[in-house]
Amino acid sequence: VQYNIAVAGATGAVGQEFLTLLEARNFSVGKLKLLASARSAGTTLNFKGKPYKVEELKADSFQDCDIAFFSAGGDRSKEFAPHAAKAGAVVIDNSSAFRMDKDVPLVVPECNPDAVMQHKNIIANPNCSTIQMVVALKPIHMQFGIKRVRVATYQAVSGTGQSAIEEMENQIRQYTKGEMVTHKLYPKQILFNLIPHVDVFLEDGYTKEEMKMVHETRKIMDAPAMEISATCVRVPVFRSHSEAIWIETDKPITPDAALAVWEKAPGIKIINRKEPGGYPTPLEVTKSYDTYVGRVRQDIACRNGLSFWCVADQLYKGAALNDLKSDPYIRECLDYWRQLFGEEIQKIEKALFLS
Ligand code: A2P
Ligand code: 11C
Repeated sequence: VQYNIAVAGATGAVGQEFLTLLEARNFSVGKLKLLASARSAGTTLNFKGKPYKVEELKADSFQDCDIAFFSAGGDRSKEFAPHAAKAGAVVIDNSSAFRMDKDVPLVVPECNPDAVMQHKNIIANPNCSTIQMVVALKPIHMQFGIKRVRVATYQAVSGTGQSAIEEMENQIRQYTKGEMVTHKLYPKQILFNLIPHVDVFLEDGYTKEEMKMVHETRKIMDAPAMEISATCVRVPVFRSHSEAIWIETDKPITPDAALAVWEKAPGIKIINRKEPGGYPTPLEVTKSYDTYVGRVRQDIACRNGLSFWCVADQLYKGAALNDLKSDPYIRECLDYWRQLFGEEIQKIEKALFLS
């Protein structure tokens, strides 16, 4: 079977990765439509060695489309995703537009592949910093029951989009030429700096990014009472987000017991040696499909506590890859989940376009 695909936001940081991954993972693509703003209409992008013209995203862009990937910002999703869904496409939306909508499944295949079955033509992809965290938390939650999570993030500039990559590149150029370093997109210079602010501020002093990590995690893990607090920080890294995570569990937990769980869990790789370099960093996990954990240790500040470090390529696992559900990797996840869902798995496979 071939699927007619539309990519809304094809010229953006995540949109480009959709194309890379559709190609690299040999996704069965029939017709391909690349959509962006009027600014990019008429330019070309390559897919499998062939040039494709970028078209302006419009309400009638989705005739004959089977799957529409959206990564063009929340406002565009709100405006155009309903048109794509109405035209019969399954929308996989990367923005925050529909994530907390009770009729829209919020899916991370390693955590809640079953949720996809409830879709009414729109499936939401969580925020990137949420995705890597829940991949690590879910199997631990199943074994030990997590009651509290504290997290501090170290988020790469590509999370903001193509324009932020360009801003940091420009600052590098200015610095190496001895010019004054300027900034436009971020409120302060990001090069050689940190900015403890991701997405917009809310009334209580948290940012929207921090509250996405709270609400989305509860929805994906089906744990409405889990206590979660986040501090999200932008760092001068081009790609891949890192997180320091502290958890408190109902049952006693040890580093060895957690590592034994992660060894079997889908989507997780462990780099956990107590020596210089014995941990994952953003540079080395870039373009990897997995979520990495390391620095696993007892949290000595509470009972039943564990502290660890978690890194993933947020453009792949945190966005485009998490959306590409029809591949052998999903089968691996489904094998893991077969233990829990038994025969239901067939329905899930169908919903994931596998059968
Ligand atoms: P364009 O390149 O034409 O501006 P990023 O996350 O890297 O900032 O990318 C955002 C994506 O969303 C780009 O593909 C961008 O297209 C697209 N986009 C932004 N505004 C609009 C709009 N008004 N209509 C359609 N696509 C848009
Ligand atoms: C960042 N996590 O790193 C953001 C990008 O809600 O999908 C993704 C925002 C979102 O800035």
